[in-house]
Amino acid sequence: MLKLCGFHISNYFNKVRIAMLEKGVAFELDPTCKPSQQEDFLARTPMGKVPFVEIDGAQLSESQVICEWLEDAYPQKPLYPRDPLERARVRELIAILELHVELVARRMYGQVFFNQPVSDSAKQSVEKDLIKGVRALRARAKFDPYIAGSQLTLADCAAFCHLPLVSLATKHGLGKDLLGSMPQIKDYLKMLGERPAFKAVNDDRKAAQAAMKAA
Ligand SMILES: N[C@@H](CCC(=O)N[C@@H](CS)C(=O)NCC(=O)O)C(=O)O
Repeated sequence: MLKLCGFHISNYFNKVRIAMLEKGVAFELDPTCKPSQQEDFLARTPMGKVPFVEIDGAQLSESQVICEWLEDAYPQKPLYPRDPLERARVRELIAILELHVELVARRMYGQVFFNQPVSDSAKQSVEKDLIKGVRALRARAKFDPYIAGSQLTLADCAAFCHLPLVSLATKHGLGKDLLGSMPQIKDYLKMLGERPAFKAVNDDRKAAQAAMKAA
């Protein structure tokens, strides 16, 4: 039995869910798990973060680790190319997207989503770091039509969930969309959003956001 735990607004939860749906893996969903530092939650996910999966009673955390496990456990419908260098390129793209773009923009989520002010010096440092991350992304992203080339890969599952958040955070936090220098992103996200797996996850995200706003 495989269960994915997290919540519908989490970009990392959504990345894993899309990968599972694209691969056609059978799984259950627990979308009610919010990050927590409570002992009982830490016993399930040691940093208190989501997503995590439960596999026959065992837990595994960190979205990229979960996705790598999925590839090993369910090799049918792979989300990596066969060629070793092309596989590494997909991982390189995910590292750029997550370490050098999303995690940097995340330093402004407090202000953008929860009204917790971020200092001007923190914003300057975010902008400086993001310029480097976006430059790296521009250097590697192919949009041909997928981000790593002709095959849908795990990098698309990640990009679809992270890029809209980065645009939003930089627009609201820095007054400009730092992904503006990559105009291909708009059509690329639209194309992915038409795939049933991506659409299902995006629809649940929008519904959860609307419910949160209404509350
Ligand atoms: N590196 C982690 C990041 C996961 C992450 O940051 N999840 C957020 C929700 S989108 C979270 O749990 N935040 C709570 C926290 O940072 O304590 C992964 O890839 O799974």
